[in-house]
Amino acid sequence: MTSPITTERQGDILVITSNNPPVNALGAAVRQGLDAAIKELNDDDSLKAAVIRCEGRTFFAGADITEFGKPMQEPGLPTVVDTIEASEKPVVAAVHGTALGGGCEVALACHYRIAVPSAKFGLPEVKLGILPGAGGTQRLPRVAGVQFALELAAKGDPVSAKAAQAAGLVDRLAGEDSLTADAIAYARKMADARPLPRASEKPVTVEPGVFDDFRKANAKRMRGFDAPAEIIAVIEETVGKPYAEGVQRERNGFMKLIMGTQSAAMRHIFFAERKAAKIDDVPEDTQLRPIKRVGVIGAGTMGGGISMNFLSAGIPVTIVEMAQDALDRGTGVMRKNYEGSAAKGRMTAEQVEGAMGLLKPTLNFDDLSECDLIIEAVYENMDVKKEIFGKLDTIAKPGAILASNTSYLNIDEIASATNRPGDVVGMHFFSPANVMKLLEIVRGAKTDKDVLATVMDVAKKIKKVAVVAGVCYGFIGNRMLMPRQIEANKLLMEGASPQQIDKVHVEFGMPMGPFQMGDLAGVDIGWHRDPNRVESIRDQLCAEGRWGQKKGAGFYDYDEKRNPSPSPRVAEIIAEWREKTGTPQHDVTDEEIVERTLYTMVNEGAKILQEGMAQRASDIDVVWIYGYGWPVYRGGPMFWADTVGLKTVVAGLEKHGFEVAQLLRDKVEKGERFN
Ligand code: 3H9
Repeated sequence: MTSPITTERQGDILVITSNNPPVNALGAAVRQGLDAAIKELNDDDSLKAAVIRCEGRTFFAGADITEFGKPMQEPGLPTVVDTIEASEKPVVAAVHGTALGGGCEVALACHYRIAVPSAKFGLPEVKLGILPGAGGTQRLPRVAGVQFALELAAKGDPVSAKAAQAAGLVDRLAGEDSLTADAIAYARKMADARPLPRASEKPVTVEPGVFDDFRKANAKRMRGFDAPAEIIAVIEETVGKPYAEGVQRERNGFMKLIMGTQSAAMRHIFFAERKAAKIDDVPEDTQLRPIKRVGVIGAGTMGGGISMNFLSAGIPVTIVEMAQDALDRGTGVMRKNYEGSAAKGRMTAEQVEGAMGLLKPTLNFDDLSECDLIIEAVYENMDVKKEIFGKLDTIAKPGAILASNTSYLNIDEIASATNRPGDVVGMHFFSPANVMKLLEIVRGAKTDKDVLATVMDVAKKIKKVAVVAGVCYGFIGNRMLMPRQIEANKLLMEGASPQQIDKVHVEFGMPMGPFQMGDLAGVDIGWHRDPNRVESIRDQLCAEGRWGQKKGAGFYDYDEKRNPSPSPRVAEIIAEWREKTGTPQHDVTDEEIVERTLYTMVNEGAKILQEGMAQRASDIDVVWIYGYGWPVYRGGPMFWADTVGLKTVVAGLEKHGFEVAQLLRDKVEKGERFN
């Protein structure tokens, strides 16, 4: 087998090139090749320095994650980076694309780093539930300071080459198109410089309070995660200690994390997200339909948010409303959202104008005839949707994709209002649609394969994570939400408080519990709007104007800053309803809440799989991570069920008298897992 690492002499400079598509992951063959190349450099007196560069779209994007959990093949990355750094002759990293994780650590081990301006540097290991395990926690603080190292390693977001240069991680910038030549020239210039700057030998200083301040500032985003806490601890405990001692501590932390469930869950999600983009019976080379302009019907919260995704991606949008004031309101909100992003420094004023300049607001439905993809985002009513799709059928150009943003309704029935059901598909965005990453693509019985392939591609362009769902009520996400909501309401009647139920969910790692979510979304959603018809606790809340956060009262009371507190009135309402219905009371334990609200979701997920409404269990996990804030360190409901043990889940469901999905029973019988 040929090595992915090749060497070439440019006079007295050795150019070491990696060619390991798609992202130059540092697998065993790459590590062996790098090791051999550094030996070649040092064994040959005619060579004075080396450049390490990569072919293809990026510098090393990190260790090969597929090797984790398998027996390690020598040399390990920690050895390879030490070998690079120990070289007697200078080694220059020539970086383009993304130098991530182990890739960044290779760059740090080199004596000099040169990068194109578009390059990015990062230590995203934390997002895989691990820590930089090839000297990153030791070399980065020495090269770029403790604060910068904490930001990169404990948060995991990459920084630009310019920011890296400002921090000292990049020594110089190259021309965008002349990286290799510039790197060779740089290597030649530094060929005789001695002593060599070795990151591991640099002193590191730290301001008092840095670690506590960092912990405090990031407490919310790190809640529940093991890796960030361990990364901070590793740096804190080793700062000022010799490098050898530091890497040993790093290694211990790395091993602890990589053996843990959180890391397994997060690595599962990394691959699950990429797998979700693949549709089993749609070939990857399917010819896509061109999407040059998108139409959106409805300028409400959803329609506006949906439009912003396309505008931000540079795709023109025609947005249609029925009345001028609604149209003005909708476009006004979009502008305000963009300006809000600009105020936070996430966009420039020109970008705001650029995006808004791509928007064509209109009251004329016929204007949709110029669109290649039309997304209907009006309220949930089958008759209204069918009428719209019937009209679209007469207006839309041949081959245009007709999509509905319905969250529950039957796409096949909507498609039946047209003479082109093959062009009809569901595109279920999650609110706020310009922020939430999830997009459920609902595949109708007649949806054409090239329509599916095209919307999956569009999803990628607008930076969504798309998952394919079949036609069933609520698709994947909302369908699984239903049993959770039903059980939460029943538990309330049987003796639990909203606070207890929410607390169990928040402690589990959800951003909020079912009642906090109800208050945020609006308790009045789906209410019949007759204050005299009170048939449930929820009706009573609505009748009393407790519609949630927007009214300052819902299941909780809210102050003017929307801080919640338990509501004595809600406690009274619940007590009245318990008495009125004669519901038997018992002490509800936290364990029971988990079993009844979360195991039932897993059970519903199993039914979804068994009916073929999701392609794979990991797709369900992706839906819950990106659409509902399921804690990524628990890997999604199906992965979590695997970690709990499917036998335990079934026993819990049976204990409370639920009908257990056949698939779940079969899996237990065969000793299988979902993932
Ligand atoms: C680490 O470095 C640990 C060290 O500190 C210590 C070690 C001792 N390995 O994302 P894409 C695959 S941990 C294996 O669609 P993009 C990916 O699955 C690592 N495979 O492309 C996909 O496969 P497929 C730290 C990998 O252009 C294909 O490549 N590094 C790896 O949208 C294309 O990927 C990271 O966490 C990998 N490391 O984005 C970086 N990376 O085609 C992880 C990707 O079969 N990677 N694949 O579906 C990324 O963030 C993105 O892939 C990247 C490119 C930004 C690089």
